[in-house]
Amino acid sequence: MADCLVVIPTYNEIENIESIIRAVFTLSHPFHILIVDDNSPDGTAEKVVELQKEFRDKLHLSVRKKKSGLGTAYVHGFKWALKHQYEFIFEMDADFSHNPNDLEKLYSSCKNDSADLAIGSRYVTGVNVVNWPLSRVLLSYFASVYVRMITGMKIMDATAGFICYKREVLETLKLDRIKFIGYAFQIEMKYRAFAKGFVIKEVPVIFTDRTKGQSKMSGAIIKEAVFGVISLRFRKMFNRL
Ligand SMILES: Nc1nc2c(ncn2[C@@H]2O[C@H](COP(=O)(O)OP(=O)(O)OP(=O)(O)O)[C@@H](O)[C@H]2O)c(=O)[nH]1
Ligand SMILES: [Mg+2]
Repeated sequence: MADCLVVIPTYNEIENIESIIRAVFTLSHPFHILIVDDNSPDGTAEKVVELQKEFRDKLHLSVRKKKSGLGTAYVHGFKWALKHQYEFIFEMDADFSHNPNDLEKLYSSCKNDSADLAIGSRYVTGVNVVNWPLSRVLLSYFASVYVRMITGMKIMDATAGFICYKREVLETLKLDRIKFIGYAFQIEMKYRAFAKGFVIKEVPVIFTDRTKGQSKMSGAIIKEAVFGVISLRFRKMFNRL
């Protein structure tokens, strides 16, 4: 029985889906994958169904009716992972911004180095971001500075979406209470884990901008993060996390 499940949310990732799946399955550790697709009009899910014939029992697919945001896609994937008894559950994007080869480093941090939650972090050893415009790097970097100031969490990359969770973390966090969908979702998960006293470690990774497919980043996602962090701080103060 495999112990690791990589949850990959997708919306219109037809240009990346096959190669990202193949990249994960070439790793030496036997990772399983769950794709959570929001009924992508470009046929992403159909491609996964086709690949399931080749990767029976280790490639899973859950299709939701409509585009409902990254946060809810992950919550959906986490519940599926818990139900199917995986011990280590990963978050990873489909667009190769996260290098699948780093999955093993994150796994090792949780398995051998006492982390409950391991973050693939862009900012522990300088700024390890390739091909992002400066404006995007600054936004992301200062988002983490802002999160550190407001929450007191000592995490260099608070919006990172490349994560390994031990099962126990996802069992403990009340997944139905997760509110946010974009960057704020990533912050919220880390903050809830921090509030529960879980050990969080950052593992340096290099993040590369997508070369194929379209970004789903938007102004609404940034706004949600700016106000969301303040609301999280208040909720923690009143013990509502
Ligand atoms: N299921 C689902 N997946 C989504 C949704 N929005 C984004 N995704 C996926 O989540 C991952 C991250 O989305 P991106 O568009 O790369 O967002 P980002 O990484 O913040 O932005 P870029 O750096 O510009 O790529 C990708 O695998 C997307 O396909 C959504 O509403 N539903
Ligand atoms: Mg991306």
